Amino acid sequence: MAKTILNGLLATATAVGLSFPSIASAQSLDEVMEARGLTQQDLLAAAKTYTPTGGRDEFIVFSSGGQSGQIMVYGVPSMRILKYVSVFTPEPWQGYGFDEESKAVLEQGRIDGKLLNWGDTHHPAISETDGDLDGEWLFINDKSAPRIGLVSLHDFETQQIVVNPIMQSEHGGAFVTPNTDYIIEATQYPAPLGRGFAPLSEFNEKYRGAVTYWKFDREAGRIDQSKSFSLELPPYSQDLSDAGKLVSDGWSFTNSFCAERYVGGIESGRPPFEAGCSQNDTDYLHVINWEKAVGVYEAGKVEMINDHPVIMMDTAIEEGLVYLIAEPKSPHGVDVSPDGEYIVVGGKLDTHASVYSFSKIMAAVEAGNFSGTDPYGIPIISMEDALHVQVALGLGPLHNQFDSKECVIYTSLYVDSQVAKWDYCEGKLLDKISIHYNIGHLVAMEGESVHPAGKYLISLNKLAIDRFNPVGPLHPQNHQLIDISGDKMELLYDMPVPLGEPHYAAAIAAEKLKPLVRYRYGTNSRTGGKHEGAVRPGQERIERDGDTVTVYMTAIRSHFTPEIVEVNEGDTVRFVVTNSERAEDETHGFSISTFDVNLSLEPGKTATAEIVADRPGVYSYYCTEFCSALHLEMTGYLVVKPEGYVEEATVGEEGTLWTEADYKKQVETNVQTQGVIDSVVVYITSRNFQDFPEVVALVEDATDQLTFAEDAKAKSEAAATESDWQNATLWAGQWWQYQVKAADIGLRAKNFLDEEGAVVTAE
Ligand code: CUK
Ligand code: CUA
Repeated sequence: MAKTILNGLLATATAVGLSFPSIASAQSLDEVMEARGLTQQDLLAAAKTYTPTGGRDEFIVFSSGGQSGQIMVYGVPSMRILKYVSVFTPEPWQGYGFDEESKAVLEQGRIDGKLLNWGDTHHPAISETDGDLDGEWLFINDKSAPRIGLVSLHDFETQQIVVNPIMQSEHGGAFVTPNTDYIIEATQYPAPLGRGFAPLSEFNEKYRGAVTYWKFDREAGRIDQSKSFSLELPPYSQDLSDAGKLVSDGWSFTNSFCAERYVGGIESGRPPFEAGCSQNDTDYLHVINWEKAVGVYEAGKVEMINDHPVIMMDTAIEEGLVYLIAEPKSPHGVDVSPDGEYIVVGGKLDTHASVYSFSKIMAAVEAGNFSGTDPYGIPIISMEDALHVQVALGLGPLHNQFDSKECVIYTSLYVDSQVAKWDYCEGKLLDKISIHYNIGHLVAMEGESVHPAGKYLISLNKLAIDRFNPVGPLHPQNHQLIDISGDKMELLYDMPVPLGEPHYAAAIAAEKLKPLVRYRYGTNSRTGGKHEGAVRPGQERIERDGDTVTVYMTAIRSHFTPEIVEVNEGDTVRFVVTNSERAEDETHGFSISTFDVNLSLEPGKTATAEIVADRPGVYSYYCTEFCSALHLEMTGYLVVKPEGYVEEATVGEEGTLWTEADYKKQVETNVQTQGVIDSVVVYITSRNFQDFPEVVALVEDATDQLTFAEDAKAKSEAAATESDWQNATLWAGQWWQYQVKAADIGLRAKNFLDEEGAVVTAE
């Protein structure tokens, strides 16, 4: 076995560095087109999306995963999925909900004492600086239970969940203000504020909507609940929101449906909600001066509901914080143009998109030019006084996204299954493209920021029907990539997604994201701070405190320290495990048979698996990531001794006893291996490897491994001088294990230098 691996290493060492000329494919492009029935157009689309091996994408998309409670991350234009970020629901691979640190995050999402393991993510929002996406943080709402999740874009992990103290359901979040001072969250279905009871017969009097402004403390990287407040709104079904920007900065917009305040009851013969909620010709766009509202909240003009400050409607009206504008029947999306002047609302049940002018709205507000008030006394600005233009686009206009080209906007048409490209300044239709099928949201690159990046648009479809190989009655979702760089939109690619309904997505230039390669040693990734249980190699220990046993453990290729943990039946056992690797992508896992735990330990991370040892037995624990050739050997035993068990003084017998000859043979192998390592070291150090940070990191890691090898070598030699051939041989084996890891890393570094064209700087 040892020899085989060594030969392999030697062979790789010789092969690396030799480059073979690429052999041309036997087939021509024409032959492939013919054989696969592809058109010129198909080839063009393929060339625009194909990303060769090792290539990177220009944009990164964060798509809501709907009923999965997650976020999906993928690249554009390749449409390759890179990650799922779990927010409201457990995710086993990444240990989310299977380690204590992430359970603590899910715990924050408890509502009225109840732990929820399901969420319905709808609208992700990337943090902004001066209205531009800054790639630091991501917020997303849960439509089913009124919650907002916060994801760090340094490690793509969920770090906080906040529960809305007064809402029963929500939809119009998460939308950020241009400097991420606040995250907006608006209700969906009205209910008594504070989630109490009131009979439906008192709907008009006791049921309410609301909008919450969550304060974001950027320095702490947390939503600060103690500086957040809400505004009471009428019991219309508030729908989507958007924050004003530039000229409209300081204002926010939330539309609504069911201004009829209709309550269904099909079971008792009342027409259903869908009929009663779409009877009127208009609903209301809420126009809110949040900047002024902050002052009103700070002046204490609030009522506390569930310990949360709420500016009640009377105060809001008196202080001039809220206005309504009539908008066509059951609208859906509301999106503010990059310059902040226009607010575009999709009609949903009306064929038009309506473009409101912020300066016209302000003129009406300043002149006190209102057409009346709603039943709660909120001033209504007439549609004519606020409208810039209305354009008939087609059936079911829903959501909007902006292009980098001035005045160009894209609107999804749900019923028509089309995207309309139009000019919102002039009010004219420019182009249409059919999608498959029934588009909801759409996302253009940085399309909601003050500087949209254009180039691509993605249609987030509700149905796939016949687009993919059938996989049973439940079809995948379909994200369709569209090229918007020219005058005509062109469909490029269909991406099936087996995750959940994609409501909204946010797309950012990849170069703006600065994700970590490794954690600072001993990081609790869910707090971002140092983990109090982190230990360095050599500090591992097992501590007992009453019935609680804490195992301070490290993980490195390819062993845990300690490897045997003995406890008594009934003990609570906490395994606090630190991955002491530095190498990029050297993640270890940790699971204990039948205890329903899994840790994902990226380099530098510390996480905890806590179990109650309630059944006597022996339970193997092992690393769940294939991390090295001896990954399967990365294991240990949790021994749970039955109550009252009395240990007998026996000595375990080894399976094999090693001799001096075995020791010498192993040492010989190690000397040869060292030869390979030395040659790789010469190769690397004679080149400008310092110019490549990736290689510098690999060299550091290899140096670490060689230090460990030295330590094992010393132990083996010490045993040999005492003629303890058993331990001398085994420690020599461990010495070799560290050498193999160093050699593996060294070859990776050498390979990298070859590919990047490093130059010889020394002989
Ligand atoms: S909603 Cu799903 S298509 Cu929740 Cu933004 Cu419009
Ligand atoms: Cu560590 Cu497998």
